[in-house]
Amino acid sequence: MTNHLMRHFPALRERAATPFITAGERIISYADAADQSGRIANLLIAQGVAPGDRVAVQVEKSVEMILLYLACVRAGAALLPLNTAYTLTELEYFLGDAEPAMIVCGPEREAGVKALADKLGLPAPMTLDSDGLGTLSARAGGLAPDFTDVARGPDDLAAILYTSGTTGRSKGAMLTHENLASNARTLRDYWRFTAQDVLLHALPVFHSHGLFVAINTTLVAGSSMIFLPRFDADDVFRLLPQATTMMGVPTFYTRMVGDPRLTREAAAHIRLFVSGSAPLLAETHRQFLAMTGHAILERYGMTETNMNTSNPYDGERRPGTVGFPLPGIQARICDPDGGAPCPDGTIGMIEVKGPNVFTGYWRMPEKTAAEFRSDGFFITGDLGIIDADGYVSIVGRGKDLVISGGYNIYPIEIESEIDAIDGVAESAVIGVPHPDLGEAVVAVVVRAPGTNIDGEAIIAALDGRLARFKQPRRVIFVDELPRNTMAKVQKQRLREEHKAMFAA
Ligand code: MCA
Ligand code: AMP
Repeated sequence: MTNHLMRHFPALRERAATPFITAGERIISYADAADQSGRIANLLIAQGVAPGDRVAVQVEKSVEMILLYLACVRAGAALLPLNTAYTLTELEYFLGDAEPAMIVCGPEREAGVKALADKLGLPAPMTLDSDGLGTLSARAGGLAPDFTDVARGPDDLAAILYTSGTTGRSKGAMLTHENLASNARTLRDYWRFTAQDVLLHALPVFHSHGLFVAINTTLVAGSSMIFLPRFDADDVFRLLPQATTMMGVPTFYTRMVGDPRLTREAAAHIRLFVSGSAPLLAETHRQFLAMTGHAILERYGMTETNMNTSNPYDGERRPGTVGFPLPGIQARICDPDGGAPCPDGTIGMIEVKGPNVFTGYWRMPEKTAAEFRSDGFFITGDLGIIDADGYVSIVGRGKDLVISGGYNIYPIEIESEIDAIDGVAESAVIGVPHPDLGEAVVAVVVRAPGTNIDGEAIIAALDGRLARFKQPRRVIFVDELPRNTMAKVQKQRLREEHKAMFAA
């Protein structure tokens, strides 16, 4: 048996001299990537990482982070990437739940992560910084570049990505070699990626979008990427003429549309702009088209499923829709409660099935079972409709979720932290339309009787416990939360009341 996913990346052998990643002055060829990932894979083995073991990684974006991903695949380990914004408090849960055989973190966090690892009985962390330096690279540098890839089949685990849950604890979505490989093949073909492409990569690499959609599609096509540490409009406009494709969350595109540098000439070298992770406003789509002549291609995915639907490469890219189910993937609209199929043209729960769909949540068989129908369809939690031409639109969420700048935030997690603060009786966290982030987190708080806590004190209490991006942008105080007859907080009413709060 060979290594299933690596078999899809022949460029590592066959396109040795081609640049894989350009990052500033550095150019890492496919041959370099093969050698360096081989050294890191040898290090994983030397550290005792066995097939199926988890490698937890919380580091800034770097080329070496991607080589570490490849090394995990080659060594048969499962990569567990973590958002750099997570606090040590948040990290403790992930490490305790996943029990990684190896931990890699930024050097500035080494002491804190080591203390956590000691407490949990896990190995001490290795370090990797944004320049690719640290104990991981130093130790791997002394090892041989040759590595025989560990045999792995299509159903073996390749990665675990944690997604927050509507009912509390984060769940680790287990993705197999074939989940990743099938989606990479499909996206390469659907979006016409070839070895001639150069992808401008400004996304973070700890989530599915920047990691798998961008990098696996590049690897399977044998094409190149220009790596930016983050989205920075100056860098993006400077490098657009050197790229042929770009992937982004809607915030990238709203920022570009608001920038006078976005012109036909600026975008002339690009053949494809892709958007996803959150809804792209039809208005942004239209403005971008008017300014550049490019119709942004919107697609829809999830951590658990990789990409499910996409607007077409040829043919109409319809604003406000997420296009058609990708080849080999089935999508249907069902009654959110009973699961019965909805009549054509009605709104219901989007359910999907295909080789892209994950195998389950790490050590949570009940939660896994609850999110699949008996015929194998995964219940996405997104409400949608399929029109007469087959275009899927997402019209809402059946799950209480806020998406801010492409990051998912589950209100329940923020509410439980706020409710635990002295001086708070209860809270409701909502997403409010925001011109830059799509939605921004707002907390509606009821003070405990006889207390006078303010918004600043609430934010201060959350610091260190919740990542900054999850913290409310604004705190509003009310005497009581609106409730329906079942005593459930009416979040829709709160969202409606506060919808103009951030209006531009
Ligand atoms: C940063 N901040 C945020 C966010 N990002 N607050 C709310 N929401 C955010 N998304 C906060 C920081 O903590 C900081 O707060 C302040 O904003 C400025 O931070 P900075 O890093 O300068 O912000 P930025 O560079 O402007 O970043 C915004 C961004 C970035 C470009 C939208 O968040 C981003 O790249 N998002 C992409 C997320 C993504 O890749 N999602 C894919 C998930 P303070 O100043 O107070 O400290 S995968 C997925 O959803 C599925 C599979 C799919 O379909 O793709
Ligand atoms: P995540 O858990 O980070 O993988 O986020 C997945 C969720 O992002 C989906 O369930 C959708 O709610 C949302 N999402 C992804 N792409 C789109 C899109 N193009 N339009 C609207 N929502 C999207």
